[in-house]
Amino acid sequence: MDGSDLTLLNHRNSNEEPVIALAGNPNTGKSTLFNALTGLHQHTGNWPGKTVLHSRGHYVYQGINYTVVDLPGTYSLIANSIDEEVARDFICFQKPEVTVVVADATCLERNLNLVLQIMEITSQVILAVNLMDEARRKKITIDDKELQRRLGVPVVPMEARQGVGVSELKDTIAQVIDRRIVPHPRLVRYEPDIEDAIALLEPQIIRALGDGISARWLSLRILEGNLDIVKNFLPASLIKEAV
Ligand SMILES: Nc1nc2c(ncn2[C@@H]2O[C@H](COP(=O)(O)OP(=O)(O)OP(=O)(O)O)[C@@H](O)[C@H]2O)c(=O)[nH]1
Ligand SMILES: [Mg+2]
Repeated sequence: MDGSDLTLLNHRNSNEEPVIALAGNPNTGKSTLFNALTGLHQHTGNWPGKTVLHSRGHYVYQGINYTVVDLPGTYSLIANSIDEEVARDFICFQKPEVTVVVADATCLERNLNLVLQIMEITSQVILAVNLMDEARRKKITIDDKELQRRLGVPVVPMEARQGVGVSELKDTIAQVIDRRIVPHPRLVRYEPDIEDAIALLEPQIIRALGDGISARWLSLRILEGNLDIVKNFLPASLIKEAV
């Protein structure tokens, strides 16, 4: 894929259906939520790794058609596995209008790693904190307002299997898309030498690629030496300079 393909991906026709991606750790209820949103019957079960490729469905909310894409469960987006690659490439290059990260309320801390990674790629993030019924059973309480304040993105508590929170999520998605809600993700700040290197790379990436892809995220991938993701987009000279 070259820069011109990327430009095409970045400018989805505004008449097209908004695309909503469901991402998250394995077994957090993404496919259950996909079914609740779309009325389809994507297979769900109590073991990880079933959703290998993404499936698509649709729903209508307040007269607008939405496409929903159920991504495979991943713990990160470093692309250590085909699942991670599928999820990462979709969020990165297909540029869904909103990425809903589905997290397990009973082990939220572990799930937040992926949330922070996705917030580095896109600001259009909603955190769906699912399995609230399980959390309640385990006497775990979640301050969703405080979580929202600290992350800078909308947080919707859910019990997807029971359909609880589904209409709130649809409403939040609609508000993010028409910009009544504008997420401002709080990004991870790295050590000063890494931040200095990002500050050097970012403007060059923006010059080379425009602002269709997160220059901060690409800078971090270059700095960690993960060049497979960037080599198709950036001039070799820039990559060489960075490494
Ligand atoms: N108690 C409870 N169980 C839920 C809820 N949502 C989903 N589950 C259950 O959690 C299990 C996993 O759900 P899936 O929808 O398959 O999870 P997934 O995130 O798609 O899993 P992968 O595709 O493997 O990543 C299933 O047994 C669901 O019935 C919920 O809100 N509460
Ligand atoms: Mg699934």
